[in-house]
Amino acid sequence: MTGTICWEDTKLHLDELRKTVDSALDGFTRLSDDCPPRLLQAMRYSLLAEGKRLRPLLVLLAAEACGGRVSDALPAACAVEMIHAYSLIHDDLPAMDDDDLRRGRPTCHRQFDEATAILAGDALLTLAFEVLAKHTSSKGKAGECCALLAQAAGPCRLVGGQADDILAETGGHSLELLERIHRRKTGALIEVASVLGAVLAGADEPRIQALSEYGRQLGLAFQITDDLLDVEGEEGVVGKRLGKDQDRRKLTFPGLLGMEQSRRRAMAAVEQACRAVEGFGANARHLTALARYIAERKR
Ligand code: GRG
Repeated sequence: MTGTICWEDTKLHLDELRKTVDSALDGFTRLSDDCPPRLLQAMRYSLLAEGKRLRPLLVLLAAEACGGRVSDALPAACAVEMIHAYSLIHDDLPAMDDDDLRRGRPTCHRQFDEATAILAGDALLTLAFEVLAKHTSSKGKAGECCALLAQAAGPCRLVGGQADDILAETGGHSLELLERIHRRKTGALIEVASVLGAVLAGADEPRIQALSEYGRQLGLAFQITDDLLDVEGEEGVVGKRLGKDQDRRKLTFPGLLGMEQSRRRAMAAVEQACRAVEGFGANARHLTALARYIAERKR
């Protein structure tokens, strides 16, 4: 019962924050006439489509948990979502996962064309850094945040994880490799989202580290759940093609550990995430509720 009350309270808060994020994303993508209309349409089609907004919400919740203001963290929240949207557009391309469905509608290259989708991804990636650098009120923190985000999105983290994931389709599967891929491919943006919120709130190093650990564990739980949903989710609810991991003989948690063991691993990661922010007391209640929701999500 306490858990239910806590989640209802968090859900209301998240709905409010999601509206704030969506309206800021809309504002940040009203670009000048120099941006070709079809390119802008493709960027907005993918970015503003109905997503969970997990990463921007994490930026904002982490900032709040550290006593910061939502307005100060909003540009960073939007920047992380732009990078997430670019990574989804590129991941869906024929040269990568070759998907037709994303967020419940045709993928960007299906709706527009391949060249436009590549460019829309490129444009969102670069716009993210423009927004972060220009709109973060503390110019000192803007530089630090740009560096953190660039590192998380770069060759040793997000892009590197994606490259290794593609290579792993040819074999050599182990739990160690799987976790190494997902700590970077999925985990990097989730982890940096929590860290950016803390940095923008002016948190001290132990708090930044606590939120980094929270994000790391949450990222793992999120990926395991994603793999589980690929096996047992409902396509109409998840909003993307399911069963494709098995079709492509992809390296996944259920493939290596089985369903039950994967569920247990996800729950253990959620508990570790919650433990990491125990020291924040009631200020971490939304982060804790969100972590528990992640392992039970249906989309
Ligand atoms: C192309 C550089 C590059 C990276 C691609 C995003 C990604 C890396 C791969 C997508 C494949 C995948 C299914 C990863 C699992 C985790 C994940 C990123 C799921 C999608 O994120 P959600 O569920 O999506 O938060 P919404 O639409 O709710 O934002």
